[in-house]
This record gives sequence, structure tokens and C-alpha cells, in this order.
Amino acid sequence: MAVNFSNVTLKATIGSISQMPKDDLPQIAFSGRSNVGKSSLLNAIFQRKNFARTSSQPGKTVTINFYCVDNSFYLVDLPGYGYAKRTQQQKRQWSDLVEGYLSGENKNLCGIVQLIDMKVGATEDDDMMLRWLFDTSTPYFVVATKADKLNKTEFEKQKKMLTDYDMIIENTPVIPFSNIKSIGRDETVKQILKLLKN
Ligand SMILES: Nc1nc2c(ncn2[C@@H]2O[C@H](COP(=O)(O)OP(=O)(O)OP(=O)(O)O)[C@@H](O)[C@H]2O)c(=O)[nH]1
Ligand SMILES: [Mg+2]
Repeated sequence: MAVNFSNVTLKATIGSISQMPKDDLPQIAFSGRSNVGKSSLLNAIFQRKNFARTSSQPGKTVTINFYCVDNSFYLVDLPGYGYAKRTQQQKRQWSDLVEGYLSGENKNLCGIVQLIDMKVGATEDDDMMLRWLFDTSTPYFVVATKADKLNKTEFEKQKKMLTDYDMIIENTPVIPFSNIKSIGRDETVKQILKLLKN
């Protein structure tokens, strides 16, 4: 399947599950801690600067963005979890929206790209998500973000730590990614296409 990832449109930005696109295109959702680099990874995938909005103020807006790629599937930017400064109301909005999206009968959801900060490693919130992925048998792979922040020794150590991590299902791909060093983009695209084939 030859896919033009630069042929992308923001199809919908939703604040409530009832606003989900009504078509039957497959969906791959991007999940991770707030500020982990989801939007930056999406921009790298699209090879377009600042198409998916990045911010230095994480967690401000609680919406799910549906990016339609090449008129054939959606890459779905989920709002990040674990942002401490959210108000009670924003936290409730987050859980209604994300839990609604993940727990609903979303037959179009083909898989998850799970982002973990390579330097920070898996947090308690990441573990909860990894547990959910395991419990629900949702296909996924891991992208270890901000790889440029580690020196070579740390890089190898953290890569091994994540690859061997017992919360991550054995043989799950773990792809180090950095938009500063331009690594990991093509491998991520390859794994996305694989999820779509399942
Ligand atoms: N050093 C480094 N910084 C990065 C990288 N990717 C993203 N960042 C920075 O991390 C911050 C958050 O990036 P975003 O892509 O907005 O993260 P996000 O997960 O979409 O954040 P929310 O949407 O707020 O949950 C920004 O300041 C980015 O510039 C990377 O590969 N290396
Ligand atoms: Mg974002």
C-alpha cells in the first residue's frame, strides 16, 4: 500500500464522543503522557511543520483530533494524560472523552501508538495504559520519544530497559524517535502500516 502521509486533513476536533466522524475509516490512536511529543511525532509523520499543533503549555485543551491521511485512514491525536495542573473539570472532561473513546464499541480502532518519554521511562500512568492495552488485546507498538536528550550510553540503556520491560508485551517494537535528530520516523510509519493491515 503506497500511502502519501503528507496528504492530510484535520477532519475533526472533538470535545465529546458524540462528535466522532461517522464514517468507517480505520483509526490508529496516539496515546501518551501530556507533553511526551505526540503532536511532534504526528508532524514528523506528515512531514509538515506545525500541522498538528504543538505547545509548550501541555494539557490546556481537552480534545481529540482526527487527521485523515490520504483519504484512507485516521491518525488520532488523543489528549495526554498525567497533567497535574488540570482543574477537576478538565480532568473529568479528559476521562469522559478518552475513556469514552477507548472503551466504546469503536470497531474502527485498529491499534495504538504508545509514546513513552525515553529519558523519563514509563510512569505510573504509562503503566496503566500498558495494562489496558494488554487487558483489551489492543494491537500496539511503542515510540520512545525525545531520544536526542540521551547520550549514547543512556540511549542503549533506556532502549534495553523498555524492550525488556515486563509491562510491554514481548516482541512489541520499541522505536526510538527524535524530531531534532530525525530518527524513527520511517520505522514508525512502517509499523502504522502494519497495524492497518491487521
Ligand atoms: N528534545 C526534544 N523535544 C521534543 C521532541 N518532540 C517534542 N519535543 C518537545 O516537547 C514538547 C511537547 O511536544 P508536543 O508534541 O506538543 O507534545 P504532546 O504530547 O502533543 O503534548 P500535549 O498535546 O500537550 O499532550 C514541545 O516543547 C516539543 O518541542 C524531541 O524529539 N526532542
Ligand atoms: Mg499534542
